Amino acid sequence: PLTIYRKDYTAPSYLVDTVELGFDLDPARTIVANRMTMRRNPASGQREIELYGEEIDLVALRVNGKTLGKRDYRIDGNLLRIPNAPEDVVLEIETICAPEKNTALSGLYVSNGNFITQCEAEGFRRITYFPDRPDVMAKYTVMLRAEKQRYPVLLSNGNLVEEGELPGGRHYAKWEDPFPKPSYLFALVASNLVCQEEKFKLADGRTALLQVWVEEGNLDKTDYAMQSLKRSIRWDEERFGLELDLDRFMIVATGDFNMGAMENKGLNIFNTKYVLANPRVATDLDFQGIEAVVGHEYFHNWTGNRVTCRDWFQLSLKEGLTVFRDQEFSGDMVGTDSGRAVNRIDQVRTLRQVQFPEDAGPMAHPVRPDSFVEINNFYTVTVYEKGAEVVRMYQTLLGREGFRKGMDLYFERHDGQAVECDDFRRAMADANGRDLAQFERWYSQAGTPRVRAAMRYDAAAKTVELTLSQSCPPTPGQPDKLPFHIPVAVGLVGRDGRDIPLVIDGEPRGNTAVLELTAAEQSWRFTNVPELPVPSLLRDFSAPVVLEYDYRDEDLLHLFSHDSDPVNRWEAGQRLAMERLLKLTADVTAGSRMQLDDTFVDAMRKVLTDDALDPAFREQALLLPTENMIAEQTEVVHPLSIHMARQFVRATIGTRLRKELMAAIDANQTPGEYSPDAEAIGKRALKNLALSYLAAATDDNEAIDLAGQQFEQADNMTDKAAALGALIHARAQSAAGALQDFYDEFQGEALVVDKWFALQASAPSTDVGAVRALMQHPAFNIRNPNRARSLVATFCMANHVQFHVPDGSGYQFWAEQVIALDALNPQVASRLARAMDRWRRYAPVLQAHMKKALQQVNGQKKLSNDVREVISKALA
Ligand code: BAL
Ligand code: ZN
Repeated sequence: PLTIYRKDYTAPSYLVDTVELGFDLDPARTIVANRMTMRRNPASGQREIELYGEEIDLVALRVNGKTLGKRDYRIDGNLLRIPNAPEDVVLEIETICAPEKNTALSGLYVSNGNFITQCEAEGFRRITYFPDRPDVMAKYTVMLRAEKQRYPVLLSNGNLVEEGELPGGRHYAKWEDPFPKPSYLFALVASNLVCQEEKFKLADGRTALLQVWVEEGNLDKTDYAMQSLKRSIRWDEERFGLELDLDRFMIVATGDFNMGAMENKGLNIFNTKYVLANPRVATDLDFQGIEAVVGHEYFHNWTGNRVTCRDWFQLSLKEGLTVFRDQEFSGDMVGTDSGRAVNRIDQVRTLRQVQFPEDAGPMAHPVRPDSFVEINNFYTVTVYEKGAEVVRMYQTLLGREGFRKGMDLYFERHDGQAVECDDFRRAMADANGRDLAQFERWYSQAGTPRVRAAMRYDAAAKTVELTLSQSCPPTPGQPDKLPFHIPVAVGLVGRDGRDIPLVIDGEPRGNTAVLELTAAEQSWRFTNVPELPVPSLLRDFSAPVVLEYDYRDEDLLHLFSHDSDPVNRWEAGQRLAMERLLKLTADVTAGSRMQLDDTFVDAMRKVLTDDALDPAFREQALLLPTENMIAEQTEVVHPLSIHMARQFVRATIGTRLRKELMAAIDANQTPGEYSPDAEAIGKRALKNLALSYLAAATDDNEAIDLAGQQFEQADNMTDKAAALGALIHARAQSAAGALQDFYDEFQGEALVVDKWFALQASAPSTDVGAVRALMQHPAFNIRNPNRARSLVATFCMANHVQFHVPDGSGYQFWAEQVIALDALNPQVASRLARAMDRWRRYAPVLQAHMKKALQQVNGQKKLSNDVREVISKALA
């Protein structure tokens, strides 16, 4: 497969001013008529029109009214070229596609009888021939024609300008989008969906029509998405002065979707997972996900749609920025400092759990990649979440106001344009009179930087000298790295637990100072430090780095009890836990006896029983680093040892803190009507963590009874699923019956059936044979991405014990599924393929089996570019 390089970018040869699309929709044979007005791009100098097309049949091609013959154009693979085209062109193209055969769910496809589209990144070329690249922006008019009874609802981007009847039981609707847009933001929906709608007053006094479209049986699950949409609109007005620019904003939910959702102009299309919720079927996490994703897609309207990307290497320009915006939105919706910190901790967890491993593995790439084979492989945690961290660092360096100034200048300069990450950085720098040249390395260098800290206290002079040094491990294609511009927020915690006011070079800097580390090594001198402090480093996780400091246990215990920065308070607990987990893991591997010290258990007890702390924070503090995170910290990964060590700690907490955990369960009940507010969510989280620890203690029948009761009596999915999980993980006798009851009750709710599969797939009691058996269940369907992910991907990525069984049967299963899925849906297959990213770090026996499985997939003659790229990089 061909590698595409960022350095090879050239401007498009022709620009498109207007596009008129006509669709005669038919699942087996849809006819697409495309009429474009185009003109030569003065910035290019080329006279050849270049159009992309994939999996479509060309019927007719006309230039300025004249039909082109076979010799007037060339088709090489996916590229159609018309040489020597006139300066101004009306290009008419007729093509045919078969939406019902489209299992890749890219382009135009059928989902449960409805027509749906997904065009990002390169799906539009599966609908018609087009210069399908984000720097070609045009105004679209769309005419949809379809059978009226089956598809009463016809939607596209922008405004509905006309609708009416056609002969033969068909009807039409004409839509016009007033804003020029790249083709990846095109969308249509033809369906029998129904909607919840509302008129909403915008800040400037205009009124917009908001709609959430779902299948008829799901109208009882649209409220939260609608509320989230209204909150998003308000928030963007208030925080960034950005208004909705359309009279109508639609969200459509579909059960067959590769991604979470898509920000098509005025017509966002969502995976049902991020729309449908009521307390009976959705968990707290689902409600939070809906708020975040509805916000995310809405915020794209400015960061992504009004200002878009010049090319796909710039993806983080819109994604990193929009993730940052949705994170800030969620934080502001919680409203309290403590709630914000809990959100921040979740973000740090995601980075460590998924992004740091990516940054250290074969698919490591800079936030702005330099090359790719398949762009769909680069919708990654690096581009999204690390990208959001990069945006957050501007705010940390420039302050909230400075960041807002940068945003304002960015829109002033670039509204309506397709631009680069560098343009965003320049706007931030220019608006604040700052030199951010070195900051560019966050975009160009892959890998997670290490920051090492050393502190020297001079008791006589009452000074602290803090030295920070940085390095970054090599990544594929980047053996050597230059120093990054790293904001390191620090505080000094005194013996009484209070912050010592900071004075650097005679200047008071408050209780937290943001140090700017730009060299390989730098020192700062703090004066007026009356006693030896404990340094609190990288407060609020001020940069996506690994922070190394030789903390003693007592320092960590001190921070865990007192740090005024809640993220670092949590972090101290994580360090205490990680040290022990690593030691215990080594003990299991060596066959030594496991033991957990009182100091650690006492620290856990203290935080659990500290009523001054929010339950949500206490839950975070008690949650152990995941098996993945532990694996990342070990030289040679023994998944079973890691699992046993972590289970041992969980069971020990369950036994030794039994009384306190029981009390926490009592104290954190949420009687009355279910509400997904932060306080109630925190209480349920703490209660359910307590329940799972108690259930992990092997001989605690009372805990199993408690879980059983909660399962029976829960009036919300959060508590019900948590109780079921506790029963399954404890291998309780009642687990099988509970699973059956759960299925019987919720079999009509697709998203709950996904949970039912995922709960089993992730349980260490579910072996590969059981997963194969579940694949035979009538409710399993490998063509549905949510279902395939809930069973197959969950098993391969979250069930470390069974996936990594020493006989290699888990890897064999993985290879089979990657191959089978690839024939249907390369994007879903390619995500699954990445389960093997870190194979070189595993124990030799496992490694050998993994390599064999990778080679088996690689040996397939027919593989998508998506999977081929992932596998060949893993083997390289
Ligand atoms: N643009 C693809 C889906 C999302 O990031 O919103
Ligand atoms: Zn996005």
